[in-house]
Amino acid sequence: MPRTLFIADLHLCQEEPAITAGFMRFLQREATDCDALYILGDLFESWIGDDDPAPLHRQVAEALSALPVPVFFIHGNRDFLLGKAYASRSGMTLLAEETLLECYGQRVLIMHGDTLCTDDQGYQRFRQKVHQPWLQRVFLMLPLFLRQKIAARLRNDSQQANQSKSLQIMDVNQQAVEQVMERYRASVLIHGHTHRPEIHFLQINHQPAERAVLGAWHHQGSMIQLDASGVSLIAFRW
Ligand code: LP5
Ligand code: MN
Repeated sequence: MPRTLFIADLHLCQEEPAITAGFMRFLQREATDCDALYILGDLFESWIGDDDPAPLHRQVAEALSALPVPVFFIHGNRDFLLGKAYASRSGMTLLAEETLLECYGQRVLIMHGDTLCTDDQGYQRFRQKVHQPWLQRVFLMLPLFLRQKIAARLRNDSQQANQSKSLQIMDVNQQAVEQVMERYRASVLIHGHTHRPEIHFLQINHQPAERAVLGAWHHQGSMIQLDASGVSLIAFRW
């Protein structure tokens, strides 16, 4: 049966080669056999510019561009600076942060998921700041070592801040979910970011709907398969 695959939150980095190896196996075994692959953000642990010469970035670009199926990418909160140059080297098409697909007869809304966490006001303020185009342009002009330092500092601040936040604050806000699904008249929402893999059943515009949440790849792989029979959330050993 024709199928489309979705993944997010792999957090690939030099320090975790086993996850990268698992991703390479996923590309060969699963992603070669689908209509399209959608990567919904946080493919990388952090991204400080397409000019970063890290060998990991080359390896991933080569593997993605060798895939015989179309690959689409939505930015996450760690790799929002991934740009057109890298996307083109990887053969990926960059999509808007909220994208509606009409797939196998369903209206499917896809996004990273961080914008749904509206109770996390500290994060939303941070997001607004770092999404300002002028600030991004200035940041990208800095020498690489300085960008690395700033990113490490931001990661550190973020980890500190997260320790004092409740799990509920860092989850999606139900009203934000319902509003965005109603606006797009979507029957399925697929996202990542919260690292809480689950399929939630809800009612949107008095119709049954689903919110499918991808898992992170820290200890195992996670993907969502969409086909004519609906969505399935699949965990697998990488
Ligand atoms: O990432 P994670 O899982 O730890 O937590 C996220 C939210 N944190 C973030 C920050 C990222 O981790 C940092 C990534 C940096 C990589 C690229 C650097 C490029 C810099 C570009 C500059 C233009 O996304 C976290 C959420 C959590 O998810 C759950 O949803 O809670 O949010 C925070 O921790 C934000 C804090 O509340 C505030 C952080 C303090 C930083 C203040 C500096 C602001 C000014 C920045 C100007 C450069
Ligand atoms: Mn994220």
